[in-house]
Amino acid sequence: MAKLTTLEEFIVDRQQEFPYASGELSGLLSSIVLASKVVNREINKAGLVDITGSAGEENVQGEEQQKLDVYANEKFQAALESLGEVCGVASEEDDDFVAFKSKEALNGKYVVLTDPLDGSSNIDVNVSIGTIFSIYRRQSEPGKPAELRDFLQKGTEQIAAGYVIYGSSTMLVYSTGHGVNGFTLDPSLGTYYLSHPDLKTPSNGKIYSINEGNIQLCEKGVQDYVEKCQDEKKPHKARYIGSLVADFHRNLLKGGIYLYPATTKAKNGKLRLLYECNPLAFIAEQAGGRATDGHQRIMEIEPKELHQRTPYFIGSEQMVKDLEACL
Ligand code: AHM
Ligand code: MG
Repeated sequence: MAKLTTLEEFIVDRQQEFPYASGELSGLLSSIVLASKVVNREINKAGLVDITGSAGEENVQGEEQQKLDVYANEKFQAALESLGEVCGVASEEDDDFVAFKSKEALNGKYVVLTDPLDGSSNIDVNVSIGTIFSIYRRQSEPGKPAELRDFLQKGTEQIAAGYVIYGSSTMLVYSTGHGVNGFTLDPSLGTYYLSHPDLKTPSNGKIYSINEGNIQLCEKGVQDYVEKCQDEKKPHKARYIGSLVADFHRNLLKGGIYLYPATTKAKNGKLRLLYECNPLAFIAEQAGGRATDGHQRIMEIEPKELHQRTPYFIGSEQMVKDLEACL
């Protein structure tokens, strides 16, 4: 049997691909990995203990928070704060970014943006959910607290990004800008093993993923594209979980397009540029795919605010280009 590579071994092996001090990346990823295992454990218990259900608070987007969102948010922040390499975190669950205060953290060279538990409305019904993360170099002077500008960077400035999918198995997929690699968690050992080396997405695909309940609220170009996907001569497969990480992950592996367009009710769509769109765009492009708001490459959008939303089209290159041609 071929020797399995653990995530830790892999990170050490590929250290030279990281342009900054060796050890920093492994530290950063290890904290994310550790927090993901803790969150994974709680998610697996979600049906057993009374941890699911609403925490009774609304997040900044006006959506009801699930208890596990709050839990995941705390775990990821605590893991990153204790590391010392990170000076601050911005999370979809918090109104504002958090600037860490400890002496080590003040000198931290990185910031992390995260959606700690995406698709959390699916927890109660045992559907896959995910964690999305994005890592940037800070812009402000080390030794002082992190500033807003550290977080408002274009997606092209990401130095690493990834996601964890809590699915039928738990996987961590990440990139540092040298391709994409996927790792599957062996829950009995608590170890991630390399399972999807150098992931490439098919340049074309058959799956389209959109909340079609909103189709009448979408612009004509989107309606035209969806109609093409339903062509009776060669119909595509409609697949929509309503859990971005799971929809994205499936399309990445099989070839497909995910669409969350602007609607007459949500003129910038639903998804958040910094916490959801940029990190997955980084992964998609590194795997040979494409991500756009319909007119502009997602990663070139200049962010103006932390919780900015954007229309989002991501997936196989040819499918995204065909969609763009309809707009
Ligand atoms: P969340 O971050 O509040 O969980 O919302 C994001 C989720 C995505 O996971 C998913 O793709 C999308 O919302 C589904 O939205 P809709 O129910 O409008 O189709
Ligand atoms: Mg989300």
